[in-house]
Amino acid sequence: MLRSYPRISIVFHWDSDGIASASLLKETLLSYGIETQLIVPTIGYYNIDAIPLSKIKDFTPHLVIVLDYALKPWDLEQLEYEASAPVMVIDHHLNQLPEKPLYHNPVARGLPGELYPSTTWVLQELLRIDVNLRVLIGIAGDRGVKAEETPIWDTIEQTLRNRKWNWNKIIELAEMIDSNYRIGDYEGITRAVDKLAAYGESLEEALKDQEWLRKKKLVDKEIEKLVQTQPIKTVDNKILVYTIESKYYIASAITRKLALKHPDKIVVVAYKHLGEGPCHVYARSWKHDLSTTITLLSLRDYEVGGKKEVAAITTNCEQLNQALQDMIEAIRNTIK
Ligand SMILES: [Mn+2]
Repeated sequence: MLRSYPRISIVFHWDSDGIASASLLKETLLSYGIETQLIVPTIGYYNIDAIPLSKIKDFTPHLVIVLDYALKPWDLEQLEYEASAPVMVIDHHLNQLPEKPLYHNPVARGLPGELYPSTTWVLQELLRIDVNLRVLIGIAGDRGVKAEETPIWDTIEQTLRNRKWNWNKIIELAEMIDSNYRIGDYEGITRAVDKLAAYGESLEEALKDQEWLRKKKLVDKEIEKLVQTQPIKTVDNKILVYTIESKYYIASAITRKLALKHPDKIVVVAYKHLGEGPCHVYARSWKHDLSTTITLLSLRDYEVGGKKEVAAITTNCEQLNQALQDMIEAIRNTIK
């Protein structure tokens, strides 16, 4: 079906799942002789304004594919209008279901998120490709060590055994790839798509990538420092509240680390981004289902997204405190 579109723009999430997905998709499209363009939205933002529309227009694509990046139905409409081309979505985030024939998001259709731990997993099903290194990188990036709790872990484990791969090594590689966006390196993100295709199934070679190792070192140092932060308060004995600031895009990484440190709690982080980029409030829990929190906040007109285990508000930094209060309130209403 994709073969009928000679030129395709790929808009992809800047994280390792998005990059691995873009790499798999681009490779498949190239094998069909389709010309592709890679588009990275502005890091930290999840709406139409984050997408460089003029770049897409210049390319005059016959189709735009949005990967691992949750846009609201009205933003998809606008993208379609601006690009003068149909938009296809391949994703696994909780989202409103638009009335689009080219919408591939089993989680938005109501299937459990555990069955689709990454967009690479959705793609693997859609393109009928084998469970390969890039499919696993997507899962490792989005789930990390918690992948062992997903129902598809058996399938993952079998691949690991066959290839003599170690899950922690794949998590490490996903983090190396994530360090591109964490330091705000757009060219690095695009380059990673092609580098991953070139590495193919050679995990050991990819783990030695000097560019990624250098960037990861910078990021690790900052995360190590910030993860020592103490909570500013505890709410209802269950919600740990933090305020953290940094020039790197590490709100999600910090929240994840803090949540691993406190597996029986809900961790809420008000994250102030120094320099360019929005502020965030992130909530993560390995115990409580935060899907309702996301719904409650979206009803209050917040730019909010996430999955069962994570809810994230993107806000301008002046409204960070209000967003923090409202996140805490929404969580209290979710778990009472
Ligand atoms: Mn993902």
